[in-house]
Amino acid sequence: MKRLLLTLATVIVGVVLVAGSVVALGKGQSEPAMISATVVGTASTPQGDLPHATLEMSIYPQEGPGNPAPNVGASSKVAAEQWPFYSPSTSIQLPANTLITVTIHQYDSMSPLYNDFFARVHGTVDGTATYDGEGLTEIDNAAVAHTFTIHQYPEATQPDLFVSVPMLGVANNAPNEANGYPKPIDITFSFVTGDPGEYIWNCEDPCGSGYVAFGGPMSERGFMSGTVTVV
Ligand SMILES: [Cu+2]
Repeated sequence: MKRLLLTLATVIVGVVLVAGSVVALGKGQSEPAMISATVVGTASTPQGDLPHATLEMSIYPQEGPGNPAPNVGASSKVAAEQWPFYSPSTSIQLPANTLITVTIHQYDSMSPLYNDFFARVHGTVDGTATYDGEGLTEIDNAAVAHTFTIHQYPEATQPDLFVSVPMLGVANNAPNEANGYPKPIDITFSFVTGDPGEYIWNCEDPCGSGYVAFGGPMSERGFMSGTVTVV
């Protein structure tokens, strides 16, 4: 009986500790505001004529004057000031059954990938992305700064959506311009959404801190990962 009570008490203490940590860790965090792709017209695609929407984002190497780090309750505000981040938000909403053209102004330097798979372009309409106007199906593994990778939840039964585009890094010695950042590389790619669904996206490049560089901005919301809601 004594043993049973002791076991029960241990289990209860465990449950309280886990629940307490979840509440405490979740409290400071807030979801970034949603950004939406804007419908600009129609476009012919391999799936026929579809609405065409555009979305513009930037990737900064760290916060700068007048460009603060995401205000999402990072575990360390001081550390977060040095973290790379997607801007203006990592919460993305896209219209369903639409051609989406994403333009990303990429200001960060290179950090080589662990896996060549993510140096290749996947899931775009013609299998390419353009880098300052040049269409490519892949870039050099060592020249990747980040990736923009949309994928499913593992148990999902919703329409398949997988898009992964490597973000080319600026040269590590590129001089800064007046805004405190080097001249960005403009990366553009297009893909077609299906019916509504909830997806996630993240960077697959070891651009963070801590263990194998997948901590810091890579493990906290609002910097290198977020949601894609197709509506
Ligand atoms: Cu990254």
